Amino acid sequence: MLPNYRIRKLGACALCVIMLSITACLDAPRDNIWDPDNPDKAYFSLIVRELGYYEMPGAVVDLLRDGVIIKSDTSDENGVVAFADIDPGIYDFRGEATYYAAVDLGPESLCAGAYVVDQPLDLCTLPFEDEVLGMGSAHGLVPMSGTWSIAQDDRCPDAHSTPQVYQGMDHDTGGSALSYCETEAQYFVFEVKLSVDTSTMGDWEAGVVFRYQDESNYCKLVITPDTVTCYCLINGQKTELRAMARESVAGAWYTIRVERRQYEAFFRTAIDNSVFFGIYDTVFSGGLLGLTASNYDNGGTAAVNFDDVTLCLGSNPR
Ligand SMILES: [Ca+2]
Ligand SMILES: [Ca+2]
Repeated sequence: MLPNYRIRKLGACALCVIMLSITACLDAPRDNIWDPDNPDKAYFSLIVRELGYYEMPGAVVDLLRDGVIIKSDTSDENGVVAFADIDPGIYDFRGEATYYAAVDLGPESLCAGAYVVDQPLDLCTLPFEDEVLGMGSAHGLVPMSGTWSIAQDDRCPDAHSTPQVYQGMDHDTGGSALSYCETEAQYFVFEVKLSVDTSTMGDWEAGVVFRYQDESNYCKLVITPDTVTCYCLINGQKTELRAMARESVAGAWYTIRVERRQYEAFFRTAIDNSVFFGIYDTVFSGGLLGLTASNYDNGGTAAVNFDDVTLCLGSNPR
């Protein structure tokens, strides 16, 4: 049998061990890389690019966790936005700038010590909601012929950003309404939503212009009431590249897309996300992109509402 003092000593030792364990628990090193209290934080920087190409100052980027804004920053003269001391976790980013549709990036899993730099955030889509109603030009677009104005069309809110659109009108039998993008492009993704206004009287054509050199040299991808057609005008001579039957009606919204990527020899064309045809890019090596609306009837008027015009530039635009 142990003497009493030995029992007390053993009891004191056991207590000591328990106390030490508890203290050790409280001061456990926060070395789990997903522990928000890990003293090692994450770093994330982005480059905001206008049209997916030009470094853009003055854009606001939010860092969000579970939809709540944790931090915000404004892009500097090099388009850079930086977030330091981020607790480990899962985050989203949202970039906004006047004239452009907001862009969401994420989710990004950022563990302790994560260091991500120069993640591109591309602002490419013009919804026309920041434009002044009635104005003749819009940010990034230059009217060349016909009548252009910021108008309202709040029908079909699921099909486009409401209420504002950029409307092109053509009254003459000859010629077209044309508004071109300020930037010349060799490689690009160009996508527009359009709806032929129900006020349109007579035969119409609506779509996009690409590889525009001058009024006698360009290519067009257009819808008409019963076709989709791609053709080029070369020294004033019209050459039809592809055409197929497809019904389109005034009042409905359509999405028209042309893209040209560096490592492909052709344009991809699509309407409403169904690929239509590839067109070999052999006629012009560069040029302007634009929006076009045409009337072909005496006394007629074609009015076309364009919206959510997306232009992404670069050798491999997203
Ligand atoms: Ca809009
Ligand atoms: Ca015309």
